Amino acid sequence: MKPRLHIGDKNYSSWSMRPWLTLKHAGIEFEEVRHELPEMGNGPAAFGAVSPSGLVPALELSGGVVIAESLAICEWAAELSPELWPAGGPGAETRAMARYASARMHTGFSALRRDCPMNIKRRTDALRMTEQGLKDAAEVDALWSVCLERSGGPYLFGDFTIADAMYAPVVTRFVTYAIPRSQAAEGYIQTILADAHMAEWIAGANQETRTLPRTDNA
Ligand SMILES: N[C@@H](CCC(=O)N[C@@H](CS)C(=O)NCC(=O)O)C(=O)O
Repeated sequence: MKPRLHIGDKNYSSWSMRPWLTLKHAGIEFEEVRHELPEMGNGPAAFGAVSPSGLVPALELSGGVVIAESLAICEWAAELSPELWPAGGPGAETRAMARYASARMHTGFSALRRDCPMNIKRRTDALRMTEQGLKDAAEVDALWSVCLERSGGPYLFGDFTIADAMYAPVVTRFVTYAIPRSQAAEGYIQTILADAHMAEWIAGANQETRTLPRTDNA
């Protein structure tokens, strides 16, 4: 059986975008099953029928194995396509940095995520952001800038890696909420938006007609 990736609405489900982009970049074939995120955000109760965590994304593999964490799905893809992490130098600093950037995104920046839920189709402004949300955005910008300076770009570590997949939804938040950013961050935003797989996801989001008032009107 082909791996089956359960995802949420492309306009709203930031965690789903990350492994979807990763599998596409790795050229791993998979079946995509799209689910509607609940109106109110039921948290872990939402997708219990397909996901042991009750959340999407969830990847069904053979033997009844279901991986229901975005970063773990990306790591599974990297087992098959090791180039999803950057090549290591003598001290393995670059791979460590890519893992740090990815883990920081997976566990952190909660104020930015709370202030600015992913909503690819929406355009509004950064006035709504809390001080902590703006601090998170500034830390993301600084992290991107360091990585781009070290690698020379155009992706964070030169070629596309899991770290880029982890930050791709944040790129859309910078655009949706007109978050202030450095020149280096702006260049990176344009790189991600021009990525062919990202463009395919965005086209999918643009075709969705459903609305989710908890983020559309917030
Ligand atoms: N830590 C999980 C987070 C997954 C998550 O929060 N998924 C959201 C959709 S983006 C969800 O399923 N929410 C259920 C809801 O909105 O009720 C991961 O990295 O995959």
